[in-house]
Amino acid sequence: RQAHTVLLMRHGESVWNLANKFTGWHDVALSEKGHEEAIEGGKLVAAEGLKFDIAYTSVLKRAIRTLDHALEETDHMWIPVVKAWQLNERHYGMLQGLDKKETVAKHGSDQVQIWRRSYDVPPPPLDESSEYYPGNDVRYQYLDKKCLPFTESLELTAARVVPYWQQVIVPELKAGKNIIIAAHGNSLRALVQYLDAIPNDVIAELNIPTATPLLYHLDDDMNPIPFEEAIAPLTGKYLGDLDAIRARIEGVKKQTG
Ligand code: DG2
Repeated sequence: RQAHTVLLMRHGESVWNLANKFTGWHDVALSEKGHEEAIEGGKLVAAEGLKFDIAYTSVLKRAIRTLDHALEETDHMWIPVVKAWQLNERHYGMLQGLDKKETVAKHGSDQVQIWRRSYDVPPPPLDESSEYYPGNDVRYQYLDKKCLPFTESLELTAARVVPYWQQVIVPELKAGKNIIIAAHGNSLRALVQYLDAIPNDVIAELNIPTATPLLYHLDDDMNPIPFEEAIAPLTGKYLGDLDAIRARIEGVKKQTG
């Protein structure tokens, strides 16, 4: 039987990635380069000849626009698109809107590394009056307030991403559908940690580059079938030039200096 196909893609560079600010649930646009990267990523998916039946993305425009580009480049504008808050970026708490390097200057690189990449230490929470509290955003008005974070660690992010994967996406895969997902650096880290059973200390070292398609083939039990070209600890393969991809990964790591 043919393997189940899932294509993951982080959005292209956003205007806050460009400004080097922590973004989280804040809804920012793609930069000009981000649009170009997303179109390029879409062309790589098209060249691979992948076919999709349904698409998933977050409720944040940088991921939605990236998905649009990928669907356009692969001639899949017609497939259903599901926008789910569960695929949103990890909520960055009090760090949202702050410059990454200035935050290092203020709190030290060890502390910022813990906030960025530790498994279970969330950044300091914001409070209910903050413009960055999702309870003040109309798009979440019908959600139970219990779903709305004041901050999130990777662990807390996984606590919404993984159930969404299991309960909503896996049934579609089991029905034989091929899936494309456009999401975010940390919501995708949560997902690939689950798919590839990556230990918590190893996931701390994993950075996901912008707009780089990441292809997974899954068996009927939803376990990845490893690609030889995979960059460890992932078993899915990035599409495109591996040296350029490694440079992009390094770029994400270096955002804090
Ligand atoms: C970035 C990730 O999320 O930042 O929230 O600032 O993928 O939506 O651009 P994205 C943010 P880092 O965790 O890599 O600092």
